[in-house]
Amino acid sequence: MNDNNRQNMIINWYPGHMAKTRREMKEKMSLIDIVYEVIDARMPISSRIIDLDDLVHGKPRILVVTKYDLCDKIYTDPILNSYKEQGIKVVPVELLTGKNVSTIVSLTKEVMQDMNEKRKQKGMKPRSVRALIVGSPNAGKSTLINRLVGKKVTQIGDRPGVTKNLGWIRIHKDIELLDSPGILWPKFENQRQAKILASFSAIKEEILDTEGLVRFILEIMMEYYPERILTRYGLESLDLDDLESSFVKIAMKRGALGKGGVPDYDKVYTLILRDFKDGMFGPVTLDRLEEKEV
Ligand SMILES: Nc1nc2c(ncn2[C@@H]2O[C@H](COP(=O)(O)OP(=O)(O)OP(=O)(O)O)[C@@H](O)[C@H]2O)c(=O)[nH]1
Ligand SMILES: [Mg+2]
Repeated sequence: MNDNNRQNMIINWYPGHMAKTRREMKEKMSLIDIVYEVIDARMPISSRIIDLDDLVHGKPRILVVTKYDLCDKIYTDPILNSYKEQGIKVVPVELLTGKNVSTIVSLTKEVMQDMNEKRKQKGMKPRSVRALIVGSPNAGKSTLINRLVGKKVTQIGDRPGVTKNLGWIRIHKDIELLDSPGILWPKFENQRQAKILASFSAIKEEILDTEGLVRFILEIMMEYYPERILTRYGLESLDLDDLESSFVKIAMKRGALGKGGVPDYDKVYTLILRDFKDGMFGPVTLDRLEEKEV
């Protein structure tokens, strides 16, 4: 237990493969006709790649919002509406059922028709459209591809870094798509954003301080959804400056005990993290529209 951890946890994660992915994306960018920017509906601000404009500037873009089934629409929708007001094409999808995935294909075909119209004017033959998928780790890029193709063509998993390389996949008779590993950027200026990404498994668990992450999750959940935390753990209140006493109560209630029946903090942290990742607190969104400028 370290009471200073809440202030101390600093996250930085920019492994070499992300820099390599960015380099390869830049090299291939001239081949690309449309970009699918994939974000997680539970963090529609925090999961956007901050410098994506520099990477893909000028290309037509669709903002694909995955895990819409898991988000709190009351807070996610206003953020998505603000993107639409900026002229961005936004497509929320539920990838476990495939809901709304066909909209991506229709929007892509529109771009393809424009492209082939221009090619025709230049006396060139029509061709397939080439899309690049890009997004933070674990956003659901590979799941989206499998949905678009209608079968498992690429590996998925609920952890960051599942996709290792860039690779072309034909997702439709007229659409070729370049799958890519999740990327972030060299330094998190905004640690709150980093912690939100970490809460939803976009950052490699091994580099995280579990206690610090649990403290952050409790802190932000008490800010946005206090009643859900209190109800789940049968607490009347939760003092963020004295989390230890709440950890003890949770340990007793849930049997997270070590030898001699003493509270086992590691078990409590694991339990809270698992509850959060399993969606036991209901639909959550950890970004708010007014924080956009932060
Ligand atoms: N409930 C729900 N789960 C989803 C949705 N989309 C993706 N997932 C889950 O999210 C996890 C991550 O999906 P992946 O497709 O592997 O993510 P990725 O973006 O390819 O990840 P990396 O390759 O690691 O960057 C998997 O456990 C998926 O089942 C969705 O719309 N709803
Ligand atoms: Mg992947």
